[in-house]
Amino acid sequence: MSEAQADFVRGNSKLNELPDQSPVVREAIRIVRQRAEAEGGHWPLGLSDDFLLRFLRARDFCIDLAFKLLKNYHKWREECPEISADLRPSPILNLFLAGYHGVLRSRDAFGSKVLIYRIAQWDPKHFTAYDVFRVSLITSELIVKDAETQKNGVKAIFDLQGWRLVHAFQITPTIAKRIAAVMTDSFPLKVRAIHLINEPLFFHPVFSLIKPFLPDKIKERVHMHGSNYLQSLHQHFSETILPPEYGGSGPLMKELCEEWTEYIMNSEDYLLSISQIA
Ligand code: VIV
Repeated sequence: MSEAQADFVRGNSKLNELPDQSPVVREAIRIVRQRAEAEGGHWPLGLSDDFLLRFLRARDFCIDLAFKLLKNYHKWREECPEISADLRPSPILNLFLAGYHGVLRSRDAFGSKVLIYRIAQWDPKHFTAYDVFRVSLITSELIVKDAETQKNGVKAIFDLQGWRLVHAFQITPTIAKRIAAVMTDSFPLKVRAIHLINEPLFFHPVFSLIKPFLPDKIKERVHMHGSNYLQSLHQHFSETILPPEYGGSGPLMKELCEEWTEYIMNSEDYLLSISQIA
């Protein structure tokens, strides 16, 4: 077996450093496409090089795992039309305008993209858990186009201040399963860490719903910081990239949320094109 073939069996993160046009990368894309075509079925988003490459990068070029991820991604979308059928941001624009979600301008020290979600800005009278889930899916579909993010993954900070029972009741076992699936093997993004801050005690039962569906590897990446989070959060993220609201010297949350809302709204055509309603 050649070296490249061995890498395709086991996966090798070094292949993520190769340029898109290198023969090994082309060969990997060719094999995955061939398998997808042989499988029949329909691939509503196509099987372009760029599209297949994100699944390969997410699995460090292990062909079997990349192909499984490609299938799981399509299956998840089909099973969750409430979340993925309509990825246009406009129906949930008020969630963005409320400042529920921002993306840091700078990557962290490992090159990961850093996303912030603020539960206090989610009014459950106006938005369901499916709406809120869609925010994450929209952002994920946009950031996964970037090769650096495909290689270095994402980290999410959930600020659970304002978490109430009305929020908790929305996290049904079905939603909990979908959260676990999309974080594990149904979306082509490497989840490098989830940081929960300001989580109240009665958030724990909600996390217990999700936990049984998470593999150990992902469970170990979930950090709970409580309300006295500054010191421990700063062990993971440099103060220079965090917004002042989280003890950093970066841009304000308000600016990051506005910036990201504008970016998402400008991407509406693309988001519609990858929606099932398109
Ligand atoms: O969406 O890589 C109860 C990650 C997340 C994603 C998606 C991708 C991804 C890391 C999630 C994390 C968030 C789509 C591709 C699962 C959406 C969550 C939506 C719910 C309704 C938010 C409510 C608050 C949660 C808080 C804790 C969740 C963590 C354990 C993730």
